[in-house]
Amino acid sequence: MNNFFKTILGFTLALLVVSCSKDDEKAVPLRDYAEQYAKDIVLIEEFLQTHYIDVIDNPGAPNDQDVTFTKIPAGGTQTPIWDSPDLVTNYTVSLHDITYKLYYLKLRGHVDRSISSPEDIAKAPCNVDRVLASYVGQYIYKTTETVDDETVESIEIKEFEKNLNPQSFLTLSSTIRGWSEIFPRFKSGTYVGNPDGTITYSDFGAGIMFVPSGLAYYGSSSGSIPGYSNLIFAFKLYEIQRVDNDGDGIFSYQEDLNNDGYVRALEEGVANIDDTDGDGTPDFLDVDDDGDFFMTKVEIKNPLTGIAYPYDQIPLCSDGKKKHLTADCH
Ligand SMILES: [Ca+2]
Ligand SMILES: [Ca+2]
Ligand SMILES: [Ca+2]
Ligand SMILES: [Ca+2]
Repeated sequence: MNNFFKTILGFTLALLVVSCSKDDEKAVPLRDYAEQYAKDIVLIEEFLQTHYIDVIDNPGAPNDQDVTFTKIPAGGTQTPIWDSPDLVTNYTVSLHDITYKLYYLKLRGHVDRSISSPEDIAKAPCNVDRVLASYVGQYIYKTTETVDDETVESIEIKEFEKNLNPQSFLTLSSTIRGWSEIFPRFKSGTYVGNPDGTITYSDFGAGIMFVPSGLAYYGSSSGSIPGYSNLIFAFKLYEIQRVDNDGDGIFSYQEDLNNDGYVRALEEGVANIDDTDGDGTPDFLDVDDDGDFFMTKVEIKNPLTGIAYPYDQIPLCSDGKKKHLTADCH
């Protein structure tokens, strides 16, 4: 190649590099999930270790804000949330190739599917159901100030949203991951309408979740919440609505085969327990659960009436499984 063309080529490449780097400056890449989580979990755990909680159990007046967090003053003798084993618990969620620790507080109506009564489990949503819940949302942040030439860090919280009198249901599969993770661990309650048009809820589950940014909005700011915020939601679960995601006549919670409260879309490299025919589409999204080419919707119909059987009356095949879950009978 002669020098003239080399020069032209070099010039063009230089231009490309310049224009690329300009674009990069405009679109800030998301932070590395693992690095961000390492900071987030330290902040959340520090918050739990340095604050105590006041809970006013006030089921008759659900619209009152009844949870407050207070920083333990120097020399204070209040019990940190961290040291309240009856209240605080956590479990792990795998996402973004990391294992998130999700802390939450069990205030009332906690559902543990290995020990809770069938009645309580029946009142808990699965992770794609809809919930009517009151909540107070706060985010955790750190401030630094210089006192006597020393940098002093302090953990603060700021309320960003409050909905104490919810009027509409929220679909858990459309909320932040933290919500769809935590709500299946609480039960809804009962309600009565009052003559003045108000509704009184009782016996509902209530808790508080501490959501790392990766299970919340991550790098996006949402409303007044800054990007990469760790969120605290205090909530009361008043009511649930079941969802049938694939419209096959069977609610998604009934397509949760291992009854753990969660149905999941296929994730790479993870066996999906809730996929009867193993075709990669879990039952709650599969219109033919057993892969026998007969639609579930059709298999669960009573041939005499043309109407679907109630779920618990769907006929069983010789292997003891319901018709739509075994390919041997249709
Ligand atoms: Ca379904
Ligand atoms: Ca499941
Ligand atoms: Ca399937
Ligand atoms: Ca079928």
